[in-house]
Amino acid sequence: MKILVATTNSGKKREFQALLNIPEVEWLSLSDLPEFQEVEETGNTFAENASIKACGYAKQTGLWTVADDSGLEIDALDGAPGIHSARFSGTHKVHDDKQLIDHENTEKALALLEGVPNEKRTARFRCCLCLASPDEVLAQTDGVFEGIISTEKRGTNGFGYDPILYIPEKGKTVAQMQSYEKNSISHRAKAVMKLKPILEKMLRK
Ligand code: ITT
Repeated sequence: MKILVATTNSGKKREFQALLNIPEVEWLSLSDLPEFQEVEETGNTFAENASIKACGYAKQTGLWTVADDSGLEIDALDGAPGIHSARFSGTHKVHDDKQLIDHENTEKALALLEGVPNEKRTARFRCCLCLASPDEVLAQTDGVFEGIISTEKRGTNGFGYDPILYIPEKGKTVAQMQSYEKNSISHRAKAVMKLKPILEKMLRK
């Protein structure tokens, strides 16, 4: 069966490729489509936006579709940037293969937290996934990845805000992790690991 992973973000796409291995599924991405109309995120929560994207692309293509809405929640900023993570510093950041790290957004977050002590720099990545058919939402899952905001960018792996989320138990930022390491503990990995058995059960019915 063909299932679409509907993201324009190359960083997410790479992680899904590593995480979503189900023998009976051929995963397609938006770049495999001859054309598509980008679905606008008009929701107020990660879960709503994941569902809007999954349902919108499933209707457009006629394919079962998985969409991811995710972002960084910083407690000292009352949960910001949250659902606005991709456009925190202005225009919507597009993560293509040439520029995966969000320099402007990470710098804005670091500047807003200047002088804030470590114990008040708690933050997390949150990921909500939605699987939809052209007619309905089939499943929704989520995952979080807790850390603290570092005082400077460290590391060059990953994408988005990875250089500023420091994971105390690992002694490094997410951007200092190898992809297999991030993919074993991240918010996205947790959400995918919850979705996988649900999807496998549906496929075997
Ligand atoms: P799609 O909607 O096409 O999937 P997008 O990048 O616009 O791509 P979102 O609206 O979900 O996706 O925005 C998520 C933003 O949150 C993303 O642009 C990053 O800045 C950040 N983000 C999400 N997951 C992340 C991760 O694993 N590491 C670092 N930053 C992440």
